[in-house]
Amino acid sequence: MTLAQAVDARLRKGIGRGEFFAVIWPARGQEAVAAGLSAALRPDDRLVTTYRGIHDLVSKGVPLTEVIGEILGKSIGASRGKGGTMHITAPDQGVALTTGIVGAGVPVAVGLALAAKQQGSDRVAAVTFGDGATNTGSFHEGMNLASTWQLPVVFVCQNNLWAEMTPTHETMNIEQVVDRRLAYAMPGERVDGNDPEAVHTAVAAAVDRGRTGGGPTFIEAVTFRFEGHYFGDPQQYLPADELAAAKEADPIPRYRQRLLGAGLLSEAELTAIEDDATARVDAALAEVLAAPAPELAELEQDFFADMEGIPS
Ligand SMILES: Cc1ncc(C[n+]2csc(CCOP(=O)(O)OP(=O)(O)O)c2C)c(N)n1
Ligand SMILES: [Mg+2]
Repeated sequence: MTLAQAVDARLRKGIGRGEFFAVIWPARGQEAVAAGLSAALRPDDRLVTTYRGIHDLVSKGVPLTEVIGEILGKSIGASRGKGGTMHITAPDQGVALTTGIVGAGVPVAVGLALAAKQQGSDRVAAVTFGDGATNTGSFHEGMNLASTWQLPVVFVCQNNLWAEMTPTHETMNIEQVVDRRLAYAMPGERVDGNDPEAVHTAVAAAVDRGRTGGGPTFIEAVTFRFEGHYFGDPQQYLPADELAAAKEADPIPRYRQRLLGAGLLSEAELTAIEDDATARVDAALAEVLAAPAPELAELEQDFFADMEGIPS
C-alpha cells in the first residue's frame, strides 16, 4: 500500500511541477483493495486491471521501472513505451491486460480463466474494475459466461462511489453493486475496501473456490477516489464534506495505526517501510528519466507473434 501510494504521489508531484509529462488516473485512496487482492494471488495467477491501476500493478509485483517507464512513455516501460498508463501488460507478473475501455477487461479475464480450465491448470484470473463498469454490457456478458461455465474468475469491483463526474447512485437503481451477482447465481460479498485484511479474506476465499473447481466469485470493495477522475481534475462536482469524510477512512494511516496498536510493527519499522518506498520510487524514476524514448522501429514490434507471416 505504501509503495503504491509512493508511486502515485511521485507521479503527481512530477506532472504537477512540469518535471515530466504523463496522464494518470490516480488510485490514491484505493490501495487497500489492490494490496488485499494481490496478497491472495499466486504469482502465476492472472490479473486484469484498468487505467486506474497503479496500485494493482505495484501490488502484483510489476517492477517500478516498468510501471513508471510505461506511464512516461519510455522504452524500458512494460509495453516498451508504446502504450502509456492505459496499456500496461506484464506477463512475467501475470498482468495480462490494462485497459482504458470501461468494462472491457471483464470478458478478457473470463477468457483467461477458460484457458486455465482447458489447460488443466489451477490458475485463477482476477479482474478489477470500477462501479461504473458494472453498467456495461461486457460486464454482464462476462459474469454470465463465467457463471454458466463455472470458470475460476475473481471479479473485484473497486467501488469508489464515482464514475468520472457522476455519483454511482445516479446510474443504478440498486443500493449495492454486489447484488448484481444474484442475476448470475454467483457467490460473493461486499467488503470494506479500505481494510486490506477484509479484502484479503474475501479474495482468499474466492481464489480457493476458483482453484478447486467452485467457479467464480464477485467481490464489491467499497472505497473512495481521493484525487478526482484524472490527475488535474478540479473535482468541482464533488461535495467537500464527502471528500473530507472519505479521507477520514484513508486506508493507509488507518492500517498504520492498526499495526502500531496491535504491536505488530513499531514506529521505526513503519517509518523504515515508508522511507524504503520513497527511495525505491526515486531510484526507479531516475532510471526511467535517463532511459530513451522508443525507437521508431519499435512501432512494428510485439503486435503479432510472427510479423513475417502477416501479409503486407
Ligand atoms: C466503454 C467506455 N465508455 C466510456 C468511457 C469513458 N470513461 C472513462 S472512465 C469512465 C468512468 C468509469 O467509472 P468506474 O468504472 O467507476 O471506474 P473509476 O474510474 O471510478 O475507477 C468513463 C465513463 C470509456 N473509457 N469506455
Ligand atoms: Mg468508480
